[in-house]
Amino acid sequence: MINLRSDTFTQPTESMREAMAQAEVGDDVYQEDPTVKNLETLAAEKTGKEAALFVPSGTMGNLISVLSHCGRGDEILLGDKSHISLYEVGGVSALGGIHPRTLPNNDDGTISIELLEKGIRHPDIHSPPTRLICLENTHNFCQGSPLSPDYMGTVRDLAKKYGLKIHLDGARIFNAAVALKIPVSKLTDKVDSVMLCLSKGLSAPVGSLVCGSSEFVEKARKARKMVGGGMRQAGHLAAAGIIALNDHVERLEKDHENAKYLARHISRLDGIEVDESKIKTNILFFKLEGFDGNAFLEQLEKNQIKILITDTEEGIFRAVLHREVSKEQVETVIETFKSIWAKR
Ligand code: TLP
Repeated sequence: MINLRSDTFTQPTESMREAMAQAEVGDDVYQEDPTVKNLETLAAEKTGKEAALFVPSGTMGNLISVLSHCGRGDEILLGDKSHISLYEVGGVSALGGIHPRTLPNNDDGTISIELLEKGIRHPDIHSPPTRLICLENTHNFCQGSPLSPDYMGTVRDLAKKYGLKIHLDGARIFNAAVALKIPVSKLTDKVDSVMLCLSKGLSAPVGSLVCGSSEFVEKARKARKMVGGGMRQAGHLAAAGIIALNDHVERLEKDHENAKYLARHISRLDGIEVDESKIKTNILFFKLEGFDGNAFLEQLEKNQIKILITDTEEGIFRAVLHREVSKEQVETVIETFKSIWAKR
């Protein structure tokens, strides 16, 4: 099976399985797990932050970050195509009583600085106070676009001017750093907190980290406990995360090349709309015209290929490239698309 539904499908490598089995562990709620501590130190170093906290998922990482920056009745500004807005069950409002104010994302994942500035509330009896801006890098539902350090710096200057904090959903922040050919710290130094995922292109089975100041991480630790994310011998999981951060970042470039290659070839087929020049990382969205989306999925599955339909009415699909899809398999996908087209 060639699984293009998400990079979350990556399985742990042999060396991860080995390290997980051998990991030295303790009770992490008591902060006595040495392997978790090592992972947290490594993540803090890489992102240039004082501290980091291991969490079970990206969704929990984003939630507890927002809970740590805001109180009930506060407002956050975020993109209308952001994962926090679309895919996290409205957790910030349901569990935090925090008001999400969405602003339109541009195609490249940015939010216009002008709109952000207009979105910041001025003190008024009627308004919730704006506390936080949330950015996403890479921006999943904007073709996996990386946000540049320049753009992030401009948002940081705006946030400073109004005394706001910035949280970054950096589920795929290493994809952004690799695509932009810069150290990840050049992106994370623009924000107060960042959530990064180990369980996507980096291939660890489970886990994310939130990184920020020591004060922020202490608040996040408490929030993690509150939502049930305090883990015990979590070092078994953290051991895979250490390998993910040390050994799996550079190879993300291959996934980006494969995504561009796939986009280039399928864009030549009549009725598939995808712009290769917009593909900068491992995610590509394409639109299908004149072909029933579900019939297309069925044909692919018959050929052992799985892909995600994200909008049935509009016929929009997402393919995500990752460690378990080789260049040869990308060729197979292209040939399969061609043969489905030939029979249309
Ligand atoms: N994204 C998943 C799905 O939920 C859509 C995927 O397959 O891409 N932020 C971003 C930008 C994400 O893409 C995701 C997961 C998360 C946060 C949440 O991470 P998890 O799944 O660990 O809760």
